[in-house]
Order: sequence, then structure tokens, then C-alpha cells
Amino acid sequence: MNKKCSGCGITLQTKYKDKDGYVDNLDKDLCYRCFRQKHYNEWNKTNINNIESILDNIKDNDLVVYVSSLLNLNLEYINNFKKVILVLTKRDILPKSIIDDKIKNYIKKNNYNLIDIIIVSSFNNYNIDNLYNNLIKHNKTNNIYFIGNTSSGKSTLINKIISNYTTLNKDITTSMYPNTTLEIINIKINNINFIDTPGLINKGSITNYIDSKVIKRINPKKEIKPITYQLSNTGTLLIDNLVRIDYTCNKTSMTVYINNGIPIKKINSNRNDLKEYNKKEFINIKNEDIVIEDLCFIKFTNSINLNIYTYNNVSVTRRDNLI
Ligand SMILES: Nc1nc2c(ncn2[C@@H]2O[C@H](COP(=O)(O)OP(=O)(O)O)[C@@H](O)[C@H]2O)c(=O)[nH]1
Ligand SMILES: [Mg+2]
Repeated sequence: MNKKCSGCGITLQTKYKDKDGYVDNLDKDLCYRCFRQKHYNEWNKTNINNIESILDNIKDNDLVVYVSSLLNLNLEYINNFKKVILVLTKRDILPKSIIDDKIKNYIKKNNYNLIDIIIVSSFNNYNIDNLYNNLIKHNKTNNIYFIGNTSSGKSTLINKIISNYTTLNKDITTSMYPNTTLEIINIKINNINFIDTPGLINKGSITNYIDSKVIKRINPKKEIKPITYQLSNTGTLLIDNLVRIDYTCNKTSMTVYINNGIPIKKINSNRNDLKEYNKKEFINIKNEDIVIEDLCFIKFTNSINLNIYTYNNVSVTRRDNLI
């Protein structure tokens, strides 16, 4: 049998140094790419994505843990699965003052067919026991698939489960960059297969369009301190040279949930900064958030019209206020 990389799941090979799965010697467990990622935090892009063939293997009775980061709450593909426990990760980045039940009720309004919603933080070990017990309880087929967008925190969560409930010496590669996990990785715990998967294709993530330094800068590692602005009339805001927001309103507050320290500045609307980017128009945003995938969400209260400029293909969407 071909040996797989224990970090990303790719089949190991010794022939092509510039291709995925390279090792100089098949005794090694980590491919060159995972080794560099792990020890030097170095990012090597890859375009592999085998998610479709993986999804085909999931049977209706297999338990699916659908993982979404609380920064995005992107549940685009959730209806493709029959037995789903929704896990909202990275609880540590949202302010403690927010009540978990409020977030759960928000999700419930959409009437997804879910066994349960569990809010966790792999970093803080928050609610991991509760999640694990629920997985054991609802498991029927001994296959539990972890599915979700790339960088939602699937591999980190499985590593947490490994370290909490097993004596295995295994560590799946995790990173803030897209496409870290390349193939399925099967971890057997008490006869149950915990199956990590590459992320779902997520063209809307801003991480596809910015370099690794910027990805690092925008990736929240601890509690976000939201910043509130009072807006009136018209004006322009720049978020870190990534997003331009032109607004027209009477009077409203705007609260930005973004990694701490990212500069947000008001500029003269006549300036042309970032106008070469793709424009999206939003009319009458009211008690709604704007979500810019993998960058931030912005809460508005009173009515406002927005023109938002950012890279082509970055997902910019509106939703009812989460908070
Ligand atoms: N703040 C925070 N970051 C997390 C948490 N879990 C994962 N991350 C980060 O999210 C990024 C993506 O994690 P990873 O597990 O590789 O995501 P995957 O692509 O879904 O497997 C990494 O930078 C992780 O450190 C968490 O509970 N809290
Ligand atoms: Mg992964």
C-alpha cells in the first residue's frame, strides 16, 4: 500500500521534488511541504482539491461534523448531508459577552436539518467534551466525517480530540493558509474512524487572493475587540488596503469585528484608492451585517447604502445582525 503523509494525507513519493507528497526517503512520515509548514511556518501553495470524490463516499447514515468558523458562519453546503452535527469553531475570537444560545437561535431560524449545534474552541478546549460525547452517541456506522470550508478549523479540532481522548502520537498539519489538508486522513479512536477532509472549495475566501503575510495579519488568534464608528451623510473607509467602503446614510453606528490592530481609516471620498477592485452595491442595509469572507463582519443598525470594493470573487454578503 502507498504510504500517506500523516500531516496532509497525500501519497508520499520520492521522485518529484516540486510535486506534492515529496520525501527524500520513504521512512519519513511527513511530506516536504508539511515538514516546512510545521517547522518553518512556510507556505507552499497547491491546487489539489479532491473533495468531490470524498463527498461521494459519504453514506446517508454516516455522521457529518460540519465545521464552520464563527467569523464567517458559512453553511453553504450543509444541506448536502443527512446526519449533521454543526460545529461552530473559534469561539475564543468572539467577545465573551455574547451568549452562545443567541448564536444557536440565530442558526435555528434557518431550519436546517441538524442533530445538534455545538459551539467550541479548540484553542481553549471549550465544549470539546460535549462534542466528543455527542459524536459517540450519534455514531452509527463508525465513520465520522469532518467537513467544512478550508481553514474553518477541522484539522485543529481533530488534533484536539486526539490529544484529549487518545494516547496516539499523531498531529495533522494545520495552518492559516488554504489547502493544508490534501486528502482524507483517517484517525481511529475506539474503533471509530474520525475522518479529516480537505476543505470544501471556497472561492469566496479572501485568503485565495492575498499573500501569506497578509493572511497572517488578518487571522485572529484571540478575542476580537470590536470597534464602533458613528457614521453620517457620506464617506469612505479603507480596511487595510483590502476593502474600500463608500457609504451614504442618515445616521448609523457601524461595528467592525476584525483581527485586532488591522487599520481602518476614513479617507476623502474623492480619492481613488481600491476603486480598481470589483464593486458590490448594497441598498438599505438595516439591522444587518456585512460579511467579508475570512476577513471580518461589520454590524450596521440604521439604514445605510454601501458600495464595497474588494478583490474580484471575494464573497461579500449581507445577513441579519448576528449580535
Ligand atoms: N482562534 C482560533 N483559531 C483556530 C481554532 N481552530 C483552528 N484555528 C486556526 O484556524 C486556522 C485553520 O485551521 P485548520 O485546522 O488548519 O483548518 P482546516 O483547513 O479546516 O483543517 C489555523 O490558523 C488555526 O490555528 C480555534 O479554536 N480558535
Ligand atoms: Mg485541514
